[in-house]
Amino acid sequence: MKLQSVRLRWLKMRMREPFETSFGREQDKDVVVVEVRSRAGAAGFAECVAMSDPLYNEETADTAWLMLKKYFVPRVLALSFQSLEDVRAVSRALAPFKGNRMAKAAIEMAVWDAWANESGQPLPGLLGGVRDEIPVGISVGIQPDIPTLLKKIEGYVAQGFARVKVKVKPGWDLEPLAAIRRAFPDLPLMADANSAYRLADADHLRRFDAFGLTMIEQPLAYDDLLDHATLQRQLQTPICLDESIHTAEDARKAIEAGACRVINIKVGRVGGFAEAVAIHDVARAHGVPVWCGGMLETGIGRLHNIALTALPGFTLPGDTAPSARYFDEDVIDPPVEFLRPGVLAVPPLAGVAERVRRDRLAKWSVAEEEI
Ligand code: OSB
Ligand code: MG
Repeated sequence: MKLQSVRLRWLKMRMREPFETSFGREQDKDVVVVEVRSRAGAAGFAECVAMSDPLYNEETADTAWLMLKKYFVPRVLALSFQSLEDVRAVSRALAPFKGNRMAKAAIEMAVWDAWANESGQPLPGLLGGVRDEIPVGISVGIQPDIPTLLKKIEGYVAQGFARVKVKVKPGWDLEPLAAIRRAFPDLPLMADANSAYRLADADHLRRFDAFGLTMIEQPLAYDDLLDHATLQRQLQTPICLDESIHTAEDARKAIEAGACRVINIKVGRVGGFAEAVAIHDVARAHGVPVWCGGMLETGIGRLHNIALTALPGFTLPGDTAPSARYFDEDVIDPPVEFLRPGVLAVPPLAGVAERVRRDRLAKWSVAEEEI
């Protein structure tokens, strides 16, 4: 396979409701979508998970567009693909360029997706996936008050989500968690702080142990491993790292240092499928469970996250909720839906192109460029 062209699209997607975390609030979602086309006519799609502003990590939709156009797409257009090993090598071809892993992931994943399409092989199997059904949880943003939060969670529990994750920050943590536990004593529950605390808050964070959380996600700084290791020694609740893990090497160091007992793998955050699989493999070799995180993706990214979750180490429910969680009208058809309450099918798609609705991409697109 050789690539003929790459098209970047900038979508502005309106979400059904704003999503609030410790770092900010988002409703009109900027999404960079990459479409590659092979000389044989196969199409591959992928979605960049960089957000509008550099509040989760340092990347943004603007920086991703620039890096893709100036560095990553030209580099990948020069490659040719004879076997799956060549597809795995895209990640290495981009490695000399530092950082910008969300931008790299978008083109890397689009090549995997095109390879699946051109070879007619389902993407989950190409990645090493073994399951055709996966459990799914839901991530609940910061709410205006506790009654509103409880009402939301009641609805999600009724829909059958396999676990609930709530966003926390100083001033929105112990009280909401205590209220949830009172109302739902047996609910598999976790909290995500998106780096809202410091090691000096260790005494406060120890009080989270009372709630029987399955884990606390990224309590400390987005670029830290050392303080997380110190904190983990003082907590019963397992720490899960999200922002701090960019590579399989990061995962190895975090596990060896005791900085986490669980890893949230976001294929977009780590530079693509090859690195995501490598992180999965390192964690699995150490007996550390992983799960698939989300970045409020449209169906394109959602289908890719679901494909990755078919790997055997993804033993915990992920943030890969059905499309309707965020969008009234997804850019894929059919949208991601429950197979049964709390369970998604892993569709054996040879790339997501057969589900992408080009008319909807056009409808939501505010800029387009072919490289
Ligand atoms: O930290 O996991 C996170 C959304 C945007 C940015 C960061 C995060 C999240 C979520 C939502 O928790 C996950 C999803 O449902 O896509
Ligand atoms: Mg997180």
